[in-house]
Amino acid sequence: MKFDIVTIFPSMIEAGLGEGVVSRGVERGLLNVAVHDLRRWTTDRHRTVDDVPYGGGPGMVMKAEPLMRAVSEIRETRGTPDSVVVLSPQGRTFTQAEAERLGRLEHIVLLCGRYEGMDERVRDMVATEEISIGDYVLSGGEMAALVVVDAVSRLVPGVVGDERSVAEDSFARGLLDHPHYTRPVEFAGRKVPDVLLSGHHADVRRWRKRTALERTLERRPDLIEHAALDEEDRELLDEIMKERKP
Ligand code: JD8
Repeated sequence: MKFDIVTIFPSMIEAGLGEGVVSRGVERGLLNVAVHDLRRWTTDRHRTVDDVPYGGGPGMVMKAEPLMRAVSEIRETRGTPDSVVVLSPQGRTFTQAEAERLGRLEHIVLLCGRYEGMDERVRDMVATEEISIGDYVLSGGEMAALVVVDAVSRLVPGVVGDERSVAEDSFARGLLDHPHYTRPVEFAGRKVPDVLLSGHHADVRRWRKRTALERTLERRPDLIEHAALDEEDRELLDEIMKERKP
């Protein structure tokens, strides 16, 4: 899986991807991530990437030419990408399903804007999609690009050390995660639930399913209707509902 990220703050991306799962994926040859400084495609003495908005108003707009030249050169040197993504608050909201879709692609270009955003002609001419990571205002696309690269990378086989973690990831099943505990068995007067110490694997499995369902019902009831529930989940859900009603 190949990513090209275009930004005026390359060190921000490098810092974000330099540790953890993505950097391990790069070391293992499973991921190829190239970060490009947009100013490389400027032609003036001041390496200008922004300009005043037509029609007036506050703030600056990212100029189209450097972004277009960046995408052209990336096409020529790194191959034609499957997708050119603009990160912006106007994009479609990024979800685990979107991460899975992007994970099936070979090569993705991510364009990070700053200021008030990009000249609309960049979208019209080179972007194939526009993604937002959620309904809050960031100062630029870099953090969003890091989120997308992280979420997509961990779906590439071998990037996450233990494949079971990926399969069990909460959103892979569409539910929130169950609680986790590690040593010591008692901390600040709080004990680890007995079932986790019992050695009864079937009981542990059922407890985890149950607590995952309880938490989802409590905190994110909206997730339940799209979750991949099996027969046992439905039984547990029934139990939980009955206990809550009376
Ligand atoms: C790209 C510039 C800032 C946005 C004026 C402050 C994504 N989920 C998300 N929230 N915010 C962004 C995002 C924000 C960006 C840029 C992405 C480029 N800004 C602008 C419009 C209003 N400011 C994002 N993905």
